[in-house]
Amino acid sequence: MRSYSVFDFRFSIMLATLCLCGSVAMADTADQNPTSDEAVSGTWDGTAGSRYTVVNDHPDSSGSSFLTHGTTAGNLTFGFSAFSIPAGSTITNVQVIYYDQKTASQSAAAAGRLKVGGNYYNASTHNPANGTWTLRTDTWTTNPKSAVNWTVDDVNGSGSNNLQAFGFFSSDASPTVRFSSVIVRVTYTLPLGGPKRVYISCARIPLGGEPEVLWRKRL
Ligand SMILES: [Ca+2]
Repeated sequence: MRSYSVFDFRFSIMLATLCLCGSVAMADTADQNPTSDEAVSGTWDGTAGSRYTVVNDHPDSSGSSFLTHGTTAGNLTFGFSAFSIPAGSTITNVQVIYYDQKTASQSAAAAGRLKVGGNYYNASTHNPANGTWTLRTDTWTTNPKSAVNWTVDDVNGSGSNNLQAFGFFSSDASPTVRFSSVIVRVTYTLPLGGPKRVYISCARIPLGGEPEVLWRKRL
């Protein structure tokens, strides 16, 4: 008769943990880079119509290529490839994520910007750091046009409250403000009973303790 060791017992628990992880609905994200120039105002360097090519390399945390904006303040928005968030998902938020800095000590004011259903919406401005590339995240937890939660149709680009463009806004671009990269991100949760993300996990299970996930990868 075979005797079972503590290792056998712990290994079986690990397999059970793996199965549980594979069936849990978890928040997920989808990102898009800019793929075209959508609208512009104020002064910007770069080439009109292809400024998106300077900031489509997120995360450009060292400013290997950047746009300089000012001293006339304005905005710059970009088109992107449509999202395809699965039907029935719950949308947590839409974010504009970018790196910026200013070029002198005086205050400036910059923010992310969305185009939704034909209208433009700016996030609250911040005073960029002087000479230091800084990651910025501006979040819209509700659709600024409909004033209610984002829907899958909204973020996938259909209907009258559709997400159409994203980019930068400034109300004070003196001293000039630099932007090195930008993405638009949708955070969402897949519907219960719908498609599942499948994960493989490695967990450590202390005797008498709770499993601790050491490593996880989405398949
Ligand atoms: Ca860049």
